[in-house]
Amino acid sequence: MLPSVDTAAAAEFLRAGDDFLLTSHVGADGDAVASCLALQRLLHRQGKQARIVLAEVPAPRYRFLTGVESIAVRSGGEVLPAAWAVVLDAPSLARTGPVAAHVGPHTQVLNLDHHPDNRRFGTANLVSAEVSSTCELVYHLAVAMGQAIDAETAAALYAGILFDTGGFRFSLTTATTLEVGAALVRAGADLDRIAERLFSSKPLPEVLQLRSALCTLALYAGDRIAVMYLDHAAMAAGDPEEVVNYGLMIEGVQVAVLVRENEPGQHRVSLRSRATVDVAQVAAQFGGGGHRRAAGCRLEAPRDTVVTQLLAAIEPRLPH
Ligand SMILES: [Mn+2]
Repeated sequence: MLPSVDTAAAAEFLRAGDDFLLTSHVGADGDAVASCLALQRLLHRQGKQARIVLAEVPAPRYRFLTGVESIAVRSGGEVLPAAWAVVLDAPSLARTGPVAAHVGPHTQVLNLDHHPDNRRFGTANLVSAEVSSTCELVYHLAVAMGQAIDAETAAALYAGILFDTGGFRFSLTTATTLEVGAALVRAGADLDRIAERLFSSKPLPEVLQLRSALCTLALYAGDRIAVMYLDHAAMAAGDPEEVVNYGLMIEGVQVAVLVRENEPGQHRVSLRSRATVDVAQVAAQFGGGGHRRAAGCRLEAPRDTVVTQLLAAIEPRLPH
């Protein structure tokens, strides 16, 4: 079912340890949160200990996932490095932000990820850029280990896959992804409830934030690049992961950009593209990364400079 990925090293890693720290990238998204929760449940069912530590409290839209309230947030200060750590959905240890302090020189690390720019930083690595999501990887790993998947684990895995594939729509959705989805529904994942919570239900402040972003919509390069902006005040409503997709809905737009002012003068950029432009390369120019059609980076500069620099990086990559 998964010919290009060898799960043996990861399975051996999980068999060898008995007390794991699980973590993921800063600004944990649906796949990040759900893959941590699913792996935690799988390890608990093996009689092992597993705690999840993230850089921030997961966003409200993920609070429907069972166990999310048990996730700890790294509060700073000195920590004793973990003996065993699993880093999920993160291409490098640095992407875990302050949680990286839990990983010391003697920590055994399993790197479980599907980002193409993954640095293979683990003691053991289960990495494939051809898999839809880290949740799909966790599913394959559980099957390879002969582990049964209970309804709550199925729900978490299904949620992460649904999130990363935009509802089984994006190009990384393979026939295997759909088969995994079917298996998870059979195992008890409640498909309409999960889709509703992830995609069709938003608190009012998030919808108003979308309105703010749409009011800033500007088009460049012959209406092929769409740029939206959220200032620091608008960010009080939370981190708007999918606002950038509205830019890409516009016919003819090849690259959509959302610039967010996280802190005054500090910007986080989300990039989305049609298949024509590799935005991971654009993000890499600014020290960021991601996937061909979805990537991100951070820039410390005023708004106008950020937009000018991004346009200069994107325009030469547009199809002629
Ligand atoms: Mn992911």
